[in-house]
Amino acid sequence: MVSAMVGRGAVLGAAVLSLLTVPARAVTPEADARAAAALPAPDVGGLDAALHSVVNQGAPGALARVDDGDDSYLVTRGFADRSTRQGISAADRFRIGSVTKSFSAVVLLQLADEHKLDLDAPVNRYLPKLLPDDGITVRHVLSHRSGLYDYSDDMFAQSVSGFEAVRNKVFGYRDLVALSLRKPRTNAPGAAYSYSNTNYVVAGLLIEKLTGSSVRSAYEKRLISPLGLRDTFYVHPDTKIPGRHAHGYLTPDAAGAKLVDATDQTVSWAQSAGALISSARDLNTFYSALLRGKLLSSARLAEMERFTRVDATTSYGLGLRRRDLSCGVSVYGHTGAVQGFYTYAFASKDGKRALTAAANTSNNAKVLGALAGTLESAFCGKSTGKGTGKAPRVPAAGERDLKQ
Ligand code: REY
Repeated sequence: MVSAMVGRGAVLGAAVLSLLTVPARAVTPEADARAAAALPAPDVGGLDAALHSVVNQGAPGALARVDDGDDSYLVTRGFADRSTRQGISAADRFRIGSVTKSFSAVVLLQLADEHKLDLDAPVNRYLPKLLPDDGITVRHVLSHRSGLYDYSDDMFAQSVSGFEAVRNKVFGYRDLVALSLRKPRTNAPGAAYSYSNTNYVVAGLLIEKLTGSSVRSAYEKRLISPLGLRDTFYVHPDTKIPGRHAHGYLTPDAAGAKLVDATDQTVSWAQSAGALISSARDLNTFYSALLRGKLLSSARLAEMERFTRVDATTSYGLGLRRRDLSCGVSVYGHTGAVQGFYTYAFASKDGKRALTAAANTSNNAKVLGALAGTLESAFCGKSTGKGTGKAPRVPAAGERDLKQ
């Protein structure tokens, strides 16, 4: 259902639309900025169809919000809470999982702007003897090229029992690094991209070391308060989501088993890699501000936007993903998956348009794939999937990273 729509974007002429045929493989900053400036109006019907498909694939509810200049488009389907049958709202708070990594990266890049951190210095310069290899730099960690094994792969090999074993646990960052170091590293420093939560646990340790206080206060002082993010919270190790929120439902591994309400948890297994709570409005505000250059110097933003190719449609910078859409537009943001919640939060290169879409289930690849369809509707307009009545499908490539 389109629950609210404030204003409408201008409809652009054919001459402008022809700029959108930039090939997905050859994203140059200039072509990308031109494509962003010429985006067609969001396809609100397509957004609704995508959310319908998300719910049909097994999510109790789904929400999407597009902010485009002064216009906002809010679309929802289904329930926030299966037991009370309360409908989901586009204003509901939810757990954003690894979208947290963009917040952590921005804090560290701000510290680099303040000359308190050298991105090419070994992590061990700031945290002596933390890692077994002085060749691992801060940049390797932020770009997932450190080779540090992802401890969460073992933790959640069994999705429900793995989750229940840690749902109320409180880990120290060093406990999580120690879990990773029990396993061989996946690659030599800098040699390959390998997505790992361990990298952003190290990022949390760096934030604490360099600021002398908690990641919570770094997020609050540097991002939440200056941007006025009223729905964004880091409550670790509290287990509750404050205020009005969607419940999150973990899909068990066994086909047909009942969904598990996973809303309350410490998220201590992720912390600076994935424990923030937020809303669609706040995430759109955050990525718009970031891409408009309001949070970092242009030199530091350019470093964040130096991408390593992950697969045909996804690249990774420093705590920032790029997705190349079927219409030739590239979008910048992050994906998130914690028990009970999937999130896509992406903005155009110029930050003028942002989409956040979330579903309140996880461990369900079909839901994740259907949710990706919101990106095409938000940034490609009606140019894809036209007339089929079906949500356009973005290739599953890159979704492997979500470790469902
Ligand atoms: C953790 C497992 C996924 C989620 C993860 N999330 O690393 C980070 C991210 C913070 O990228 C869980 N999957 C699920 C399983 C798979 O249990 N056996 O889907 O809820 O956001």
